[in-house]
Amino acid sequence: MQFSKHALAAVLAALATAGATPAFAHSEDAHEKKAGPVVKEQKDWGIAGDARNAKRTVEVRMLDSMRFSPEKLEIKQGETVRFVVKNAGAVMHEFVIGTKKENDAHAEMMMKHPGMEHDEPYMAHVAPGKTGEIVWTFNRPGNFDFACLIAGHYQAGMVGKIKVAGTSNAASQAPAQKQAAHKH
Ligand SMILES: [Cu+2]
Repeated sequence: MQFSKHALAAVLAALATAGATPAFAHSEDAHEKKAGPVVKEQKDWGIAGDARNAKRTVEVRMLDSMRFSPEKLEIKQGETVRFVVKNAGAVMHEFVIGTKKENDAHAEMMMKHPGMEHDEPYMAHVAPGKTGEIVWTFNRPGNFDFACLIAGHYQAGMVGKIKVAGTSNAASQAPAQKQAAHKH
């Protein structure tokens, strides 16, 4: 009894040390510039936005006919949009923003693992009769999709289009991409 208690304490101490050290090193080295607990990861289709910066609200309805209404959205580069997503159907739906490539891959995974849980700032899962909300900043121009990736829904065509029009001064905000073309 005494031995096992002692052994347990030793194991716990070892675990605490092993667990704490790499995590500390990781946060020091890799995420030094992280501003706060909310991780805003830049995606090809934008970045998580702040509700206070959202000057525009877009309402999207999700229907059991496996369609969104509206199906096409036009957004200007740099715009932060608050999406109010209403599930007007009787089954679960979701609103996921991404590139077609990203959504294709994600949808395939959802077909293999229908019960898979996922949550990212660019998606809202909405139960029948409920309303979900996400805030997203479209800081990159391009043609993107919003889709319901629930198994069968995406395949039935539950997808809409987002066109983000670039602005001339926004182009100068991407110096990293221009450096690649710099020659001596
Ligand atoms: Cu759906």
